[in-house]
Amino acid sequence: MRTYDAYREMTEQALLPTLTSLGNIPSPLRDAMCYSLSAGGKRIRPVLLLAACEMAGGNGETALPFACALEMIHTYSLIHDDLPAMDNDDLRRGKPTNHKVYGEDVAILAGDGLLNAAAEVMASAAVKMGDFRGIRAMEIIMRHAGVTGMIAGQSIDVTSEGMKPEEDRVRYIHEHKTADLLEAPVEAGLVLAGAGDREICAGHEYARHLGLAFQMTDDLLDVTGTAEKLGKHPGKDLEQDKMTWIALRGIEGTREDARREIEAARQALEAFPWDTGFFTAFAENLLDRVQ
Ligand code: GRG
Repeated sequence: MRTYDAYREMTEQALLPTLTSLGNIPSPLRDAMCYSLSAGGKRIRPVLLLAACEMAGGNGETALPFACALEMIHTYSLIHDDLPAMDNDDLRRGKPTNHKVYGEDVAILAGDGLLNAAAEVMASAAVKMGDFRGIRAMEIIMRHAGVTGMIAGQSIDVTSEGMKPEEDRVRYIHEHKTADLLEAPVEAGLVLAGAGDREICAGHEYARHLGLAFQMTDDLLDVTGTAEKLGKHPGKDLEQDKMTWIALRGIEGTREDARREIEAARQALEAFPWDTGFFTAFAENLLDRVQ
Protein backbone atom coordinates (compact mmCIF):
# COMPACT_ATOMS: atom_id res chain seq x y z
CA MET A 1 0.00 0.00 0.00
CA ARG A 2 1.01 3.62 -0.54
CA THR A 3 0.66 6.74 1.62
CA TYR A 4 -2.29 9.16 1.63
CA ASP A 5 -0.17 11.70 -0.25
CA ALA A 6 0.81 9.16 -2.89
CA TYR A 7 -2.84 8.21 -3.56
CA ARG A 8 -3.76 11.89 -3.61
CA GLU A 9 -1.01 12.64 -6.12
CA MET A 10 -2.13 9.70 -8.32
CA THR A 11 -5.60 11.25 -8.35
CA GLU A 12 -4.33 14.78 -9.09
CA GLN A 13 -2.33 13.51 -12.06
CA ALA A 14 -5.23 11.55 -13.52
CA LEU A 15 -8.24 13.83 -12.96
CA LEU A 16 -8.05 16.28 -15.87
CA PRO A 17 -6.70 13.76 -18.43
CA THR A 18 -9.55 11.41 -17.51
CA LEU A 19 -12.10 14.18 -18.13
CA THR A 20 -10.56 15.39 -21.39
CA SER A 21 -10.18 11.81 -22.68
CA LEU A 22 -13.96 11.86 -23.18
CA GLY A 23 -13.56 14.17 -26.20
CA ASN A 24 -14.03 17.78 -27.10
CA ILE A 25 -16.01 19.66 -24.44
CA PRO A 26 -16.96 23.17 -25.63
CA SER A 27 -15.98 26.28 -23.69
CA PRO A 28 -16.97 27.74 -21.28
CA LEU A 29 -18.43 24.40 -20.09
CA ARG A 30 -15.03 22.76 -20.19
CA ASP A 31 -13.34 25.63 -18.32
CA ALA A 32 -16.04 25.59 -15.64
CA MET A 33 -15.73 21.82 -15.14
CA CYS A 34 -11.92 21.99 -15.02
CA TYR A 35 -11.98 25.02 -12.69
CA SER A 36 -13.74 23.18 -9.87
CA LEU A 37 -12.12 19.84 -10.54
CA SER A 38 -8.63 21.31 -10.25
CA ALA A 39 -9.39 23.65 -7.33
CA GLY A 40 -7.76 21.31 -4.82
CA GLY A 41 -9.63 19.65 -1.99
CA LYS A 42 -8.49 16.80 0.16
CA ARG A 43 -9.39 14.11 -2.41
CA ILE A 44 -10.58 11.91 0.45
CA ARG A 45 -12.98 9.81 -1.63
CA PRO A 46 -10.57 8.76 -4.40
CA VAL A 47 -7.85 8.13 -1.81
CA LEU A 48 -10.20 5.81 0.12
CA LEU A 49 -11.10 3.93 -3.06
CA LEU A 50 -7.49 3.39 -4.13
CA ALA A 51 -6.40 2.44 -0.61
CA ALA A 52 -9.27 -0.04 -0.14
CA CYS A 53 -8.47 -1.63 -3.47
CA GLU A 54 -4.75 -1.99 -2.77
CA MET A 55 -5.31 -3.12 0.84
CA ALA A 56 -7.32 -6.05 -0.55
CA GLY A 57 -4.61 -6.91 -3.08
CA GLY A 58 -6.11 -5.11 -6.09
CA ASN A 59 -4.44 -2.92 -8.69
CA GLY A 60 -4.65 0.82 -8.00
CA GLU A 61 -4.05 1.75 -11.63
CA THR A 62 -7.08 -0.28 -12.76
CA ALA A 63 -9.16 1.38 -10.04
CA LEU A 64 -8.03 4.92 -10.95
CA PRO A 65 -10.90 5.76 -13.40
CA PHE A 66 -13.41 4.87 -10.66
CA ALA A 67 -11.51 7.04 -8.15
CA CYS A 68 -11.55 9.98 -10.61
CA ALA A 69 -15.23 9.44 -11.35
CA LEU A 70 -16.04 9.63 -7.65
CA GLU A 71 -14.16 12.91 -7.28
CA MET A 72 -16.12 14.23 -10.29
CA ILE A 73 -19.37 13.33 -8.54
CA HIS A 74 -18.22 14.94 -5.29
CA THR A 75 -17.16 18.10 -7.18
CA TYR A 76 -20.51 18.33 -8.99
CA SER A 77 -22.29 18.08 -5.63
CA LEU A 78 -20.20 20.96 -4.25
CA ILE A 79 -20.91 23.15 -7.32
CA HIS A 80 -24.65 22.56 -7.01
CA ASP A 81 -24.62 22.90 -3.23
CA ASP A 82 -23.01 26.36 -3.53
CA LEU A 83 -25.67 27.69 -5.93
CA PRO A 84 -27.91 30.57 -4.77
CA ALA A 85 -30.91 28.19 -4.69
CA MET A 86 -29.09 25.90 -2.24
CA ASP A 87 -26.41 27.16 0.19
CA ASN A 88 -25.64 30.37 -1.73
CA ASP A 89 -21.89 30.36 -1.08
CA ASP A 90 -19.26 32.48 -2.75
CA LEU A 91 -16.16 30.66 -1.47
CA ARG A 92 -15.20 27.00 -1.94
CA ARG A 93 -11.82 25.33 -1.63
CA GLY A 94 -10.41 28.81 -1.00
CA LYS A 95 -11.60 30.13 -4.38
CA PRO A 96 -14.71 31.91 -5.70
CA THR A 97 -17.49 29.37 -6.26
CA ASN A 98 -18.21 28.12 -9.78
CA HIS A 99 -21.30 30.25 -10.36
CA LYS A 100 -19.46 33.38 -9.18
CA VAL A 101 -16.93 32.85 -11.96
CA TYR A 102 -19.02 31.31 -14.78
CA GLY A 103 -22.59 32.35 -13.92
CA GLU A 104 -25.41 30.16 -12.61
CA ASP A 105 -26.39 28.71 -15.98
CA VAL A 106 -22.91 27.40 -16.82
CA ALA A 107 -22.31 26.27 -13.19
CA ILE A 108 -25.46 24.12 -13.28
CA LEU A 109 -24.30 22.57 -16.54
CA ALA A 110 -20.77 22.06 -15.20
CA GLY A 111 -22.28 20.07 -12.31
CA ASP A 112 -24.52 18.08 -14.66
CA GLY A 113 -21.52 17.55 -16.92
CA LEU A 114 -19.32 16.19 -14.14
CA LEU A 115 -22.02 13.74 -13.04
CA ASN A 116 -22.52 12.49 -16.58
CA ALA A 117 -18.77 12.36 -17.23
CA ALA A 118 -18.35 10.21 -14.12
CA ALA A 119 -20.85 7.67 -15.46
CA GLU A 120 -19.16 7.65 -18.89
CA VAL A 121 -15.70 7.17 -17.36
CA MET A 122 -16.85 4.26 -15.18
CA ALA A 123 -18.87 2.58 -17.93
CA SER A 124 -15.94 2.74 -20.30
CA ALA A 125 -13.51 1.40 -17.63
CA ALA A 126 -15.95 -1.42 -16.83
CA VAL A 127 -16.18 -2.39 -20.51
CA LYS A 128 -12.36 -2.46 -20.70
CA MET A 129 -12.12 -4.65 -17.59
CA GLY A 130 -14.47 -7.12 -19.23
CA ASP A 131 -15.77 -8.71 -16.02
CA PHE A 132 -18.45 -7.95 -13.46
CA ARG A 133 -16.23 -6.13 -10.96
CA GLY A 134 -16.27 -2.88 -12.91
CA ILE A 135 -20.05 -2.92 -13.37
CA ARG A 136 -20.55 -3.71 -9.70
CA ALA A 137 -18.24 -0.89 -8.63
CA MET A 138 -20.12 1.51 -10.89
CA GLU A 139 -23.48 0.37 -9.50
CA ILE A 140 -22.22 0.94 -5.93
CA ILE A 141 -20.96 4.44 -6.72
CA MET A 142 -24.04 5.58 -8.65
CA ARG A 143 -26.40 4.18 -6.01
CA HIS A 144 -24.62 5.90 -3.14
CA ALA A 145 -24.59 9.19 -5.10
CA GLY A 146 -28.19 8.81 -6.22
CA VAL A 147 -31.81 9.28 -5.25
CA THR A 148 -31.60 6.86 -2.31
CA GLY A 149 -28.14 8.17 -1.38
CA MET A 150 -26.48 11.59 -1.47
CA ILE A 151 -29.25 13.30 -3.45
CA ALA A 152 -31.84 11.88 -1.04
CA GLY A 153 -29.85 13.24 1.94
CA GLN A 154 -29.47 16.63 0.33
CA SER A 155 -33.20 16.79 -0.45
CA ILE A 156 -34.10 16.24 3.21
CA ASP A 157 -31.40 18.70 4.27
CA VAL A 158 -32.76 21.55 2.13
CA THR A 159 -36.34 20.91 3.18
CA SER A 160 -35.51 20.73 6.91
CA GLU A 161 -34.12 24.24 7.38
CA GLY A 162 -35.78 26.02 10.29
CA MET A 163 -37.42 22.85 11.68
CA LYS A 164 -36.90 21.64 15.25
CA PRO A 165 -33.97 19.16 15.14
CA GLU A 166 -34.95 15.50 15.51
CA GLU A 167 -32.35 12.78 15.88
CA ASP A 168 -33.78 10.45 13.20
CA ARG A 169 -33.92 13.26 10.66
CA VAL A 170 -30.41 14.54 11.39
CA ARG A 171 -29.08 10.99 11.20
CA TYR A 172 -30.82 10.40 7.86
CA ILE A 173 -29.33 13.60 6.42
CA HIS A 174 -25.82 12.71 7.58
CA GLU A 175 -25.97 9.05 6.57
CA HIS A 176 -27.00 9.97 3.07
CA LYS A 177 -25.63 13.42 2.30
CA THR A 178 -22.21 12.57 3.71
CA ALA A 179 -21.63 8.94 4.74
CA ASP A 180 -22.91 7.47 1.46
CA LEU A 181 -20.14 9.16 -0.47
CA LEU A 182 -17.54 7.66 1.88
CA GLU A 183 -19.12 4.20 1.83
CA ALA A 184 -19.04 4.18 -1.97
CA PRO A 185 -15.24 4.33 -2.34
CA VAL A 186 -14.49 1.76 0.35
CA GLU A 187 -17.03 -0.74 -1.00
CA ALA A 188 -16.17 -0.10 -4.65
CA GLY A 189 -12.42 -0.33 -3.97
CA LEU A 190 -12.91 -3.71 -2.26
CA VAL A 191 -15.15 -4.96 -5.08
CA LEU A 192 -12.56 -3.95 -7.70
CA ALA A 193 -9.97 -5.98 -5.79
CA GLY A 194 -12.26 -9.02 -5.80
CA ALA A 195 -12.90 -9.02 -2.03
CA GLY A 196 -15.64 -11.22 -0.55
CA ASP A 197 -19.03 -10.22 0.87
CA ARG A 198 -17.85 -10.38 4.50
CA GLU A 199 -15.07 -7.86 3.83
CA ILE A 200 -17.36 -5.61 1.78
CA CYS A 201 -19.82 -5.60 4.69
CA ALA A 202 -17.02 -4.63 7.09
CA GLY A 203 -15.95 -1.87 4.69
CA HIS A 204 -19.51 -0.58 4.65
CA GLU A 205 -19.63 -0.56 8.46
CA TYR A 206 -16.26 1.23 8.75
CA ALA A 207 -17.18 3.91 6.22
CA ARG A 208 -20.64 4.55 7.67
CA HIS A 209 -19.18 5.31 11.10
CA LEU A 210 -16.37 7.29 9.49
CA GLY A 211 -18.92 9.26 7.44
CA LEU A 212 -21.01 10.15 10.49
CA ALA A 213 -17.88 11.27 12.36
CA PHE A 214 -16.81 13.22 9.26
CA GLN A 215 -20.05 15.19 9.20
CA MET A 216 -19.89 15.79 12.96
CA THR A 217 -16.37 17.20 12.62
CA ASP A 218 -17.51 19.29 9.62
CA ASP A 219 -20.33 20.71 11.76
CA LEU A 220 -17.85 21.44 14.57
CA LEU A 221 -15.48 23.18 12.16
CA ASP A 222 -18.38 25.27 10.87
CA VAL A 223 -18.66 26.65 14.40
CA THR A 224 -15.00 26.78 15.41
CA GLY A 225 -13.07 27.14 12.10
CA THR A 226 -11.94 30.13 10.03
CA ALA A 227 -12.51 30.81 6.32
CA GLU A 228 -8.75 30.76 5.81
CA LYS A 229 -8.42 27.27 7.29
CA LEU A 230 -11.62 25.81 5.80
CA GLY A 231 -11.51 27.38 2.34
CA LYS A 232 -15.22 28.21 2.77
CA HIS A 233 -17.16 30.57 4.99
CA PRO A 234 -17.83 29.19 8.49
CA GLY A 235 -21.06 29.90 10.41
CA LYS A 236 -23.33 29.01 7.47
CA ASP A 237 -25.23 26.28 9.34
CA LEU A 238 -26.37 28.63 12.08
CA GLU A 239 -27.12 31.38 9.58
CA GLN A 240 -29.36 29.05 7.57
CA ASP A 241 -30.86 27.36 10.62
CA LYS A 242 -29.58 23.97 9.43
CA MET A 243 -30.49 20.73 11.15
CA THR A 244 -26.99 19.78 12.32
CA TRP A 245 -25.69 17.42 14.97
CA ILE A 246 -24.64 20.47 16.99
CA ALA A 247 -28.22 21.80 17.00
CA LEU A 248 -29.18 18.45 18.53
CA ARG A 249 -26.30 17.66 20.89
CA GLY A 250 -24.28 20.85 21.39
CA ILE A 251 -20.54 21.21 20.83
CA GLU A 252 -19.31 18.86 23.58
CA GLY A 253 -21.99 16.26 22.84
CA THR A 254 -21.01 16.31 19.15
CA ARG A 255 -17.32 15.88 20.03
CA GLU A 256 -18.22 12.90 22.22
CA ASP A 257 -20.39 11.34 19.50
CA ALA A 258 -17.65 11.82 16.91
CA ARG A 259 -15.19 9.99 19.19
CA ARG A 260 -17.70 7.15 19.59
CA GLU A 261 -18.20 6.85 15.83
CA ILE A 262 -14.45 6.74 15.22
CA GLU A 263 -14.09 3.97 17.80
CA ALA A 264 -16.88 2.01 16.06
CA ALA A 265 -15.13 2.54 12.72
CA ARG A 266 -11.88 1.17 14.17
CA GLN A 267 -13.69 -1.87 15.51
CA ALA A 268 -15.22 -2.61 12.12
CA LEU A 269 -11.70 -2.92 10.72
CA GLU A 270 -11.11 -5.99 12.89
CA ALA A 271 -13.07 -8.09 10.40
CA PHE A 272 -10.44 -7.51 7.70
CA PRO A 273 -7.72 -10.13 7.17
CA TRP A 274 -5.31 -7.44 5.90
CA ASP A 275 -3.09 -4.73 7.37
CA THR A 276 -5.57 -1.96 8.26
CA GLY A 277 -3.01 0.61 9.51
CA PHE A 278 -3.89 3.06 6.74
CA PHE A 279 -7.58 3.08 7.65
CA THR A 280 -6.97 3.31 11.41
CA ALA A 281 -4.69 6.32 10.89
CA PHE A 282 -7.24 7.88 8.54
CA ALA A 283 -9.98 7.68 11.18
CA GLU A 284 -7.72 9.02 13.94
CA ASN A 285 -6.58 11.97 11.81
CA LEU A 286 -10.18 12.94 11.26
CA LEU A 287 -10.69 13.28 14.99
CA ASP A 288 -7.49 15.30 15.40
CA ARG A 289 -9.11 18.05 13.31
CA VAL A 290 -11.53 18.92 16.11
CA GLN A 291 -9.78 17.94 19.37
C1 GRG B 1 -26.17 18.97 -4.58
C2 GRG B 1 -26.96 16.57 -4.73
C3 GRG B 1 -26.19 17.60 -4.03
C4 GRG B 1 -25.54 17.27 -2.92
C5 GRG B 1 -24.70 18.18 -2.16
C6 GRG B 1 -21.64 18.00 -0.92
C7 GRG B 1 -23.00 18.30 -0.45
C8 GRG B 1 -24.16 17.49 -0.96
C9 GRG B 1 -23.19 19.34 0.34
C10 GRG B 1 -22.06 20.23 0.78
C11 GRG B 1 -22.21 20.57 2.19
C12 GRG B 1 -21.81 19.45 3.11
C13 GRG B 1 -21.60 19.83 4.52
C14 GRG B 1 -21.69 18.22 2.69
C15 GRG B 1 -21.34 17.08 3.51
C16 GRG B 1 -20.16 16.45 2.95
C17 GRG B 1 -18.97 17.31 3.10
C18 GRG B 1 -18.48 17.64 4.45
C19 GRG B 1 -18.39 17.74 1.99
C20 GRG B 1 -17.10 18.43 1.95
O1 GRG B 1 -16.19 17.43 1.68
P1 GRG B 1 -14.63 17.59 1.86
O2 GRG B 1 -14.34 18.16 3.23
O3 GRG B 1 -14.30 18.70 0.77
O4 GRG B 1 -13.99 16.30 1.52
P2 GRG B 1 -13.01 18.85 -0.16
O5 GRG B 1 -13.09 20.29 -0.67
O6 GRG B 1 -11.77 18.62 0.67
O7 GRG B 1 -13.15 17.87 -1.27
